[in-house]
Amino acid sequence: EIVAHKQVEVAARKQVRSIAELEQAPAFKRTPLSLSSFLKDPAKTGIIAEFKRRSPSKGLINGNVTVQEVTTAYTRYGASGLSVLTDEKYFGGSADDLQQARSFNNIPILRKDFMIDEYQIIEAKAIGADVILLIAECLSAAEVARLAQFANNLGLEVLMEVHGESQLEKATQHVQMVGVNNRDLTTFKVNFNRSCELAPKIPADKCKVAESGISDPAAIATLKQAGFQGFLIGEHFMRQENPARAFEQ
Ligand code: IGP
Repeated sequence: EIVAHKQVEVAARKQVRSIAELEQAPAFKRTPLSLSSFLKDPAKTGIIAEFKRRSPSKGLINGNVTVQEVTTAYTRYGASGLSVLTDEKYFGGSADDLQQARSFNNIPILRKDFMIDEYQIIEAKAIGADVILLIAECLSAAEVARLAQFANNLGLEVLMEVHGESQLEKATQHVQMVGVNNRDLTTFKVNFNRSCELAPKIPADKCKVAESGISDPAAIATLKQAGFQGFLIGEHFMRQENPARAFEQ
């Protein structure tokens, strides 16, 4: 259902901005940053801090903050990377949000969206993203391989998200990071145990990222023990009146 919606959305966006136009954007010429290198740096926090106004499971999370204030605070407090939702329909995000984040920050930025088409990857680069997300559950192995290679050819890294062990085999050489989503997409329940069990099964050459439902340092310590180097945190930060202050806790 999401994939069908994205196909319609991509077809419409192509009419508004052609690939040739996207390739003229100033950000298209910049050299992307490597999120996997930032995550592997032991001097950094490993936290990928997300800008997310609302979600299908939680409804409105925070509608009173700007991309500039939140993302610059995330950077200031030591995030290793930023994640910006660009999906409008389900998450209330936009390409403009990511462009804003880019203009104020010089750390890697993940374009958080349901990526199904090369056009979205070109667009990701044109708006200043460094990394794209590929959700294994939404894509065949051949599609992951094709889209990941396309992203790498543009200099963008790939974070492939899995929900279960069977999807791990889709992680080709063009996937630099594998993210385990702790949240079950159908029940919305969070389960760290499942991520910890999956961690050792992720190919050793991939940077491991734990996603969703992380709200305290103890959880990060547990996930780190299990081998994760990256921690994607959205709601816990966005719920705060001043989202980045949560880093202090
Ligand atoms: C962040 P949380 O529970 O900290 O807000 O989770 C992130 O993992 C979540 O937003 C997410 C997501 C996704 C959103 C993970 N995978 C795919 C949209 C699409």
